[in-house]
Amino acid sequence: MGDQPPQGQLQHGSALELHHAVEDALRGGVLDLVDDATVREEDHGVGVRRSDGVVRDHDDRLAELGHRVAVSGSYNFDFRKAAVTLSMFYNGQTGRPYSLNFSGDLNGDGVTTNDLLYYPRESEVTVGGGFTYQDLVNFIEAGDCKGAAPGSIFTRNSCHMPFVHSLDFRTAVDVPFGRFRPEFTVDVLNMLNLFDRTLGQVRYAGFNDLLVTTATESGGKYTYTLLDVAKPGFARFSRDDIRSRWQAQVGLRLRF
Ligand SMILES: [Ca+2]
Repeated sequence: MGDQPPQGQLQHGSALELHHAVEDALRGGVLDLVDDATVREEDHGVGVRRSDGVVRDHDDRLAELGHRVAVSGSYNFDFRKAAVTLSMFYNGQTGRPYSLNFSGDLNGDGVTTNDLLYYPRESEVTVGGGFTYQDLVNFIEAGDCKGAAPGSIFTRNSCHMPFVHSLDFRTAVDVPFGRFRPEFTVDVLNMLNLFDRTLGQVRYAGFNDLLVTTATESGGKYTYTLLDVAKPGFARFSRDDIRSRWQAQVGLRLRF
């Protein structure tokens, strides 16, 4: 077995969770602070070892969890007769993996969207349509793709979408009112986006890949014709419209 992971075990990546609870109870001028923090780190990763002992670190990257940080916290205090709870949840995680593919059926298997992109050397390719080899390089190098190098075919799912941050916030106020005990709540989801429209954005590559270019070959030289996604000034990813906005809801709960 050596240093190889056991079959089915994931290899790389990490997850970090931080739970932080603070209770602040003001009782007769005495501050009682309870602080509890735990940190947990786990290994996750890419690649699954098959029964024949081969670690498939290419085809299984869709299962890669990457890195994830989760932080949750709550803060309780009394304000006159009301009990107030403020709580938040932060989740940050590596974006999903995706592939760079040709548009067209270069390997002749009858499917036009499954052929992994060849990253050509400058001498091997002409980039058509008024674009340049450097435009292609700029697009590729901005893609967070592992092992991308001229003269090689991309590995499936070796690129990552952007890291995703999300922050949710909740306020709950519990007020005794006769025989009732109404609880008012305000939830704000994706609060980062409330303060800065550029934050809290969730972007994705449709069907987990991007079709970069068509390619034709003549006399040992390729001609690449870039699709819109690879052209300068065009968006690389689609945006998840709902998850990329902040949302709020107010609530009232009556207990009796
Ligand atoms: Ca194909």
